[in-house]
Amino acid sequence: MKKFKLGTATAAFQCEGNLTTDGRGKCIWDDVLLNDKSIAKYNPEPASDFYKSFDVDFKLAKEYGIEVFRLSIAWSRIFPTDASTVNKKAVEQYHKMFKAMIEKGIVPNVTLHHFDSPQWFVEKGDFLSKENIEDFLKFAEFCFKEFSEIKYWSTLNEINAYSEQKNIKAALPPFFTLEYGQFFKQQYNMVLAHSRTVNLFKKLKIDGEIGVPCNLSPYLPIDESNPGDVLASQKANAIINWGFLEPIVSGGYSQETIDLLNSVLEHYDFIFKPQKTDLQEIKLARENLDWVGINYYATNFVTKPDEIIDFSVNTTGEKGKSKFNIPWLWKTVSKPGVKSTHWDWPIYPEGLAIVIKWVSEKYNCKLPIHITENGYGDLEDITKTPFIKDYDRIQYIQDHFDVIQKLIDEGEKIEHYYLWSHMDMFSWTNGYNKRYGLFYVDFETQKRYEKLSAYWWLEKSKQDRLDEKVDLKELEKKLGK
Ligand code: BGP
Repeated sequence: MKKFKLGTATAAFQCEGNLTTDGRGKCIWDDVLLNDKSIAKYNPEPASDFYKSFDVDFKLAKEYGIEVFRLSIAWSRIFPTDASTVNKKAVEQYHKMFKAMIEKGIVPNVTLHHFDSPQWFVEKGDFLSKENIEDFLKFAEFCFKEFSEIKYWSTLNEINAYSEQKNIKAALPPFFTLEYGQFFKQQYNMVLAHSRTVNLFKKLKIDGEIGVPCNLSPYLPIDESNPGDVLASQKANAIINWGFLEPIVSGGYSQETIDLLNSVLEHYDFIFKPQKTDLQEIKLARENLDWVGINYYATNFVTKPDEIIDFSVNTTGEKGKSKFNIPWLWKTVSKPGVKSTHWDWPIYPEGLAIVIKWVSEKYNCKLPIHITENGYGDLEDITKTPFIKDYDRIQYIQDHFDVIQKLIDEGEKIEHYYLWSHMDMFSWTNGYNKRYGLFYVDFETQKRYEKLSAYWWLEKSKQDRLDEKVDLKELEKKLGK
């Protein structure tokens, strides 16, 4: 039996909708999107109605060769008001959801926190407060014991990206911009939350495996022979990638990384010195961890920065809107010959090999790797093109599959791949315009439509090797579309 499994991914708040169903409590996004008209670009209701219509998506999953499926439990549904009052209705609904998957032979991989801290937790300071980790552990313990049907657990999705949305991109409370000091403090607490959750999982002797989806986008020097560019890339990698990856996969921090981190953090009057007791927890979590998740989308190219602050994020899909130049950090530039998406994300499959090697070689972590997210966001409109022929998405996935196959052949233990995303859902800061799914969702009617990539995926699921190709002309002919 081949060990490698193909799957798709979702996240509760992006697809569930049903914001007031079954006594759900608000999460961090509700008020940001519903009340603050200056930021609100879209309404998270009804999203893809997954909380109720999950069976439609699981049927498609089974039909199109999806073996593993990433989804998350909304903490604010299970504990809507505080850390200890359980909402039984939501618990029942998640049992139904998992049952529906498992009966179809689809294996769930469940994330405990996917960017959706409950509002009551946010009001206490979210993960910016170390004391609050206790609340998260109560939620984790409840889920581990209650949902014994789940065998794959993920602790916290993209620790760095959640902190980035709050402290760098001002998308979420406390709405800070470019506050790398705050960013790192929150990220550090989330590393601890992850570590303590993994250790709890093992202490409770839960039957299953636990891992963590790490968002890794390498920052490469545009000119490797230029020391200024190399330093810019090291600073960026330390603060964005290694600062959280290193403790998770190596069980501690090297002096080199601490020095690089502090070369950034000193601008924010903060010097990082991990506490001994935290380090013990982190080290134990590394020993207890079962697999490492990698979310990979893009690679950034950087150079020595100019003396001005120039920062903007492309949230519209209008090319060229992303800018990053911070005098004490780095400047992001484009690399000739490297294409990017409408949202300025450079398409660079080689970057996936770089981050996998960080885990297995730089940090000598030989645990199994799951690619927990990878995918291509595009502008698509079924009212204009009744059958979405998403050639760019297919190319993107195939190119990344080629890299994965090569690494497997070289001996890397890559076991699962989850495409972001199963069906279309909204994108956190880009709304409903940015679509990633194999299945198009008409958000008005909630109907699902197969894109060409769904048919292509089914063919891929029958192949033995990821680098085998599918003849798209033949496929379209067979489909008659
Ligand atoms: C990851 C998140 C996902 C998803 C994806 C695509 O960071 O874990 O939830 O949103 O990125 O990102 P975006 O929606 O910003 O294009």
